[in-house]
Amino acid sequence: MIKKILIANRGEIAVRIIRACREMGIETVAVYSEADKEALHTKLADEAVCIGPAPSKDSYLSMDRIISATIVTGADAIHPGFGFLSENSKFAKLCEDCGIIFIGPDSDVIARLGNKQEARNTMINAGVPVIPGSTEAIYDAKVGAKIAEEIGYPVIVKAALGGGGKGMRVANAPEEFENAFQTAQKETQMAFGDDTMYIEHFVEEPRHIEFQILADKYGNVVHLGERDCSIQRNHQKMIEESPSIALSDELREKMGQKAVMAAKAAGYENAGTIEFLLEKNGNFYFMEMNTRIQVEHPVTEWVTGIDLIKEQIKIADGRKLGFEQKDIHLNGHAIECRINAENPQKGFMPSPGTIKDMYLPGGKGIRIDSAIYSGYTIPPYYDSMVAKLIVWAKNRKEAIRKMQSALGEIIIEGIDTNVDYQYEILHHPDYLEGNIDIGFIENM
Ligand code: MV4
Repeated sequence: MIKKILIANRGEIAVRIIRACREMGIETVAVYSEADKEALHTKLADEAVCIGPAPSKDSYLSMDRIISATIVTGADAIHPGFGFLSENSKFAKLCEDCGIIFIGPDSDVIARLGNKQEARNTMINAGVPVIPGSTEAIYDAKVGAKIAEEIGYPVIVKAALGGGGKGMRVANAPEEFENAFQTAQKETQMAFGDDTMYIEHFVEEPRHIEFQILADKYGNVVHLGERDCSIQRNHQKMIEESPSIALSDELREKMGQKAVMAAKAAGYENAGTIEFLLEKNGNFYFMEMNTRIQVEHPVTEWVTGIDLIKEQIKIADGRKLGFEQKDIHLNGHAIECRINAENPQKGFMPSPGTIKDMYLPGGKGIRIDSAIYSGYTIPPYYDSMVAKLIVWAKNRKEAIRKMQSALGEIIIEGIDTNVDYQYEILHHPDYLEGNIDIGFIENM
C-alpha cells in the first residue's frame, strides 16, 4: 500500500497533490529548488528536500536527484504532476527499475503515445478516427510532397516527437510545401534531437475537444466527458470548460466511446486525456493522447464529482475503479481561467516579482488552485501560471456570470497579470455565444 508520495513538481499542482494525499492519510515529500525555499508546496508537505539550483534542468528535471530524494525519504511512489518529467518515459522506466511506483501509465505506453506518428497508427488500427494523413515516418521533403499531394492541401507537417505546437508548419499549396517541411524538420531536430516527420490534412477552424479517461490495472476504462479548450494563445490554453456546448448528448457518447477505445488500444492505465479536433460539421479526429494529469482537470472534477488526483493514486495503488460508465453523469457547467504573471500589453511578457498584496475571491461555486500568497516572490525560472480560478453553476450562462464576477474581485499587486484580459474574453460576444474555435484569441 502507498504510504508516502514524493511530489516531483512545484506550484499549484504540487499543492493540489499534497492536499489529496493528506485527505487520504498519505505522507508527502516535496522537492524544491534553491529558488523555491519559500514556495507553498515546500512549506505544506510533511517533508521537503532541496534537489538543486533554480534552473529546472538542475532540479525539477534532474532524474537522479529526484530518485535519490525518493529513496532517502522512503517514499513508495512519485506523483509527477504535469510538465517537467510527467511524460518522460525514461523517468517512468527509472522509477520502475528502482521499485518506485510512478503514478501514471507504464513507461512503454508513455513512449508509444509520445511518438505521435506511432500513436496515430495505433488509433487507426483500433478504429478511432484520425485526420487523413501519412502512415509512415517521413524524412525527405520530396517524398513528403508526393504524400501531401495525395492527402490534399492544405496540409500540416508535424514532428513525430512533437506536441504542443513545436515543429509544426502549414502548407496551403504545393509551392509552399518544401519550405514548410524543411523549416518544421529543422525545428524538430533542434527541439527533440530527431527529425521524424508526418503529414496530415490541415483541419480549418476546429475546436479543441479533449476527453478525460480513467483506466485501472484490470482493463476497466471510463471517460469523464469532455473539456472544450479552444480558447488558447500560442498553444497555451487560457480558458477551459466542461461540458462543451458544441457537443450534443449523441456526439458526446460517440466521442466518449472512441476515447475509451483509444485508451484500451494503447494499453493505458491511470488518468489520461484524448485530444480531438472537432470540425463545425461534427466530424472529429484523434490528435494526441496526453499521459499525465492536466492543468484543466478541475473542470472535469466539478461536473463529475470525481477527485482525479485521488483516483490516480488509487489506480497506481492497484485498486479497481469504484464506478462504471453508467455511474458517471455530467452535472452543471464548470469554467477555468488560468491566471498568469504576465503582461498582455507587452506581448504577454512574463512578470515575475513580489506579490505586495492580494485578494482572491471565494463563495459558492468558486475554487482557487494556487500556490501564491501575500509577500511571496514569484521566481523567474518557471511557468508563469500562478493560479487557476474555477467556477461552477448549473448552466453555462450562470457559470459565465460567476466567472465575470469572480475575475472582477481579484486583486494581485506588485506584478502584472492577465486578469483584465481574461475579464475581456469573458465579456466578448462570441465567447458568450459559445461561438469559439482555436483561432478565437488570434481573431479577437
Ligand atoms: C492540427 C491542426 C489542424 N489540422 N492538425 C496544435 C498543437 C498540436 N497538439 C497539434 N495542433 C494542431 N494540429 C491538423 N491536422 C491545428 C492544430 C492547432 C491547434 C490545435 C488545438 C488547439 C490549438 C491549436 C492552435 C493552433 C493549431
